Amino acid sequence: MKSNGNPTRQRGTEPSQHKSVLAHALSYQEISKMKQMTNTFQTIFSSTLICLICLNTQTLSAQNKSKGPKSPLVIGIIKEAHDDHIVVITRDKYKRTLTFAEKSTVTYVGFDKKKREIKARFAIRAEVDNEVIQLILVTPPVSEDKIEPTPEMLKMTPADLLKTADLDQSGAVSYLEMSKTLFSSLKHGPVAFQKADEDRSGSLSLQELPLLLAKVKWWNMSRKTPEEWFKSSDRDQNGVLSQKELAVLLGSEAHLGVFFKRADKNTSGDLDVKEVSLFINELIFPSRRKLGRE
Ligand SMILES: [Ca+2]
Ligand SMILES: [Ca+2]
Ligand SMILES: [Ca+2]
Repeated sequence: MKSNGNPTRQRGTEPSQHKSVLAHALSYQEISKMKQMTNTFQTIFSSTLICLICLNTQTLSAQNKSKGPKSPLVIGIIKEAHDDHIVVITRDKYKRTLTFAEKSTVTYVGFDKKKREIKARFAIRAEVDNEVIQLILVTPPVSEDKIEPTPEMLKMTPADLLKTADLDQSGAVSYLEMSKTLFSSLKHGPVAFQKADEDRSGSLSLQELPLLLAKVKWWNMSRKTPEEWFKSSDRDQNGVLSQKELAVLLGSEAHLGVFFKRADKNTSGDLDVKEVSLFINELIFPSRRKLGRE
């Protein structure tokens, strides 16, 4: 099992090979005009194609990439671990049998170097091709419960948060500790933790913790007051936020429509300060959203 590069590459459009057929009947000017047109057409065509591919990839990654019985991204919990394959129950409850191959790249996230292993109950996030593992991130067992911060945590410094999260008082935050106190996500947790754990020690030091926090919604959202968020996002300063301006606030267009609908309580098509405050509050404390709804 070793590293392998990203195999998806677009093949460039070859220069047209059909021009010579007509060439003898046309003047030089006509030929160069035709060449220009062909080139323009090719440019438009290839950029359209690339756009379509990008759009398609984006839609895929947003909707299907990790969902369904054949998704190329598998996120779930190992039910059985064997030498050459694992049986995984995905978040959407599909049973997947994934095989290891020579080229499978395995990354252990949140493991002490000496204790790296793959066992039942461990969580995985794997990119697969026909159920053959290409890349896999393995983490120790975690609870799938959604966690949220306490109001006090919003005002804490990274050093205070480390003390709060470091349940075994080892001086650093393990993957399990992160998942219990700061951030719990089978999909985003392994990636965020791995990136933050720069020295690959299996836990996050005080230096590394801010790198993780930068990926955590409640942390980011609590860096400013709702009023400050509103002010800095209302680009045309008309006193309400449009969908585009909400994207400014969120720093991303991912699931923008869903977020906007959720925020626009009175379905007016824009968001006032009150709606934005409520929305930010619900992003930080997801349980308040459920309570508000039911
Ligand atoms: Ca610890
Ligand atoms: Ca570390
Ligand atoms: Ca506005």
